[in-house]
Amino acid sequence: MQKIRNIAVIAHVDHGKTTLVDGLLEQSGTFASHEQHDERAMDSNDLEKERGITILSKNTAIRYKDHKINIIDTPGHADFGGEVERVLKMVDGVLVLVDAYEGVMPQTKFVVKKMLALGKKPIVVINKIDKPSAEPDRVVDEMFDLFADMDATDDQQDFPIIYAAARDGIAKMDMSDPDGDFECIFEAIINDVPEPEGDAANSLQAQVFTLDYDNYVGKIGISRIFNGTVNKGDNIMLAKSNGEMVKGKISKLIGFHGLNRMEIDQAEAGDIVAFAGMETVDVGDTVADPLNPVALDPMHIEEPTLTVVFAVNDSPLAGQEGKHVTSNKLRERLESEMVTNVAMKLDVVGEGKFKVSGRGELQITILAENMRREDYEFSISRPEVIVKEIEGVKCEPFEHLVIDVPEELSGTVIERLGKRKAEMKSMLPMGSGFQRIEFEIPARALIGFRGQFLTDTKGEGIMNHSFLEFRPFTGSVESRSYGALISMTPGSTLAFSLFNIQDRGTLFIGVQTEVYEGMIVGEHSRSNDLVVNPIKGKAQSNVRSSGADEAIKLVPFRNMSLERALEWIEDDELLEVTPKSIRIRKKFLTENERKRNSRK
Ligand SMILES: Nc1nc2c(ncn2[C@@H]2O[C@H](COP(=O)(O)OP(=O)(O)OP(=O)(O)O)[C@@H](O)[C@H]2O)c(=O)[nH]1
Ligand SMILES: [Mg+2]
Repeated sequence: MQKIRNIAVIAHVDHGKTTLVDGLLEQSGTFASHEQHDERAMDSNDLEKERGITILSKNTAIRYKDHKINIIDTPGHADFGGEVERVLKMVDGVLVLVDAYEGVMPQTKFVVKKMLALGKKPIVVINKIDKPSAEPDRVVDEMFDLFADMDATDDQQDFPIIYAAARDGIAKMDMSDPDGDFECIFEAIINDVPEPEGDAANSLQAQVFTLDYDNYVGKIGISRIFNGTVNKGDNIMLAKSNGEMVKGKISKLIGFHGLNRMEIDQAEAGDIVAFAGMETVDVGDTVADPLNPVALDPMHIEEPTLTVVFAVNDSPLAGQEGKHVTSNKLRERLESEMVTNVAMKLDVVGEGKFKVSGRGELQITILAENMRREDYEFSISRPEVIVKEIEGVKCEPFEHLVIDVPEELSGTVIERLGKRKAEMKSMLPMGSGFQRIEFEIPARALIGFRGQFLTDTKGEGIMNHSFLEFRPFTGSVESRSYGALISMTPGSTLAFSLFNIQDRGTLFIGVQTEVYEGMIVGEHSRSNDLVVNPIKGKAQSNVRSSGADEAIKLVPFRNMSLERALEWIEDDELLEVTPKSIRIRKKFLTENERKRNSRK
């Protein structure tokens, strides 16, 4: 049997997981010397590259001495936290990274809690020790406190600590040691991560933790083999989570090495491989011996906490920029998303209306962004949190929120959050005049808060949050404090009219932009909506006023990205998403309709 170690790399967003995996690939000699690869090579899809974040967990394998090490890189953003829990069940040990300055952040807590509960053995990596602001000792203390707070066992509490600058390929076991390479990380993995249990001679039991899709071979289930041996072409039984048994055959067996996948003929207990050939495979299914099919424990899949409605675009500019615009097309695309994305759910709620549920705004934005790149056009409604009844009590999701703000602004932010029903939990000085403040807050109250927070802190504040739990519903919370500037007519915007409107608030569009009646062109500086005319030219006069037009100076408009716009809109507003544009509009386009419906 080959010697195997299975690890996951977990941490708060941006603490350096993918960079560390790069280093592990590099320093184990897994990249051939001629092989071209990008920085953070595991972040392979377009949106991951553009945004510099990991969206999907991905696995790779390296060789170190006589061991094979399977590594799963996980996403750090809270919206993808559901993936982490599934991945943790597949491995025997974890590398928990923590930024040597930022220290324990909301998602650090989230992943450490899950990891400890599943009884995994951690290796703590204090990363980015090269940062001038790094305080590795403080961060080590924070980690000890966190483990103690979360009832780690003595064995888990006794974790090895490695100090690293992953980006520079540096690691060491003691801050006072000279800089070394990743050898100490490899050694810790071999020595401190338990060997996989299970026996190649037993009946086959493998569990699927991630799905993938390939145009040639169809659905692929990436799985950990817990027992037995599997060969290409084997007949198997798929034990589904609902108890159903489905016969199948492994048409292809796929192994991992570095950034490559290759066909293999056999794999055995302890390893992580991919199976093709089972069209009905789902996350959590057990691939078992047809003569003795025994299902493994079902997998807990995190429930969605947020929904939006995707609908057919019915704006006056509909169908001009996208190729796929019909209800059928939209439905097909959303349904195919759900085939591999287990963290999301889809319900048809009306003609051309689809309720999409997920873990957060980023997750929903990523789906929408992918769709617009594939030439889809649609509208999205304001995100709503999922309210559910637990033991007869109406409950809503709560989040753990951590903000870092300049000291002199903390008062403003605390007051603002108070109005949003946040409960302050702690406040600590962070050095360089910053304060770290922790809150517990209804997820509902965070929708739209980010924009406000950035304005309040002049872009200097940092906020992070992750899901805590469902708690009793807290009643109404403050929402957007500004109204909308709404266009009263269709046409193309003119500098002269925008110049006059910009005193009323903040514009979202520039000159020569196509608008329609009911489209939102900016944010009013007051709380009410205001109807404006952005296409009115200057009255003609016979006198040529030399240079008057050049004198029109427009303040740069606020570019509303998909995320920002999604956070900004209210219940009576929609986002119009096309391959070329993101427009914000009122649901009811004319003022009459709006009046009539507000009276109802
Ligand atoms: N100064 C410094 N920066 C680092 C180090 N390691 C990683 N970074 C930087 O930190 C940023 C985030 O790195 P990633 O590897 O993408 O972090 P991640 O944890 O994979 O992020 P998510 O997958 O989105 O959660 C990048 O800009 C890296 O270059 C380090 O040791 N020192
Ligand atoms: Mg990453």
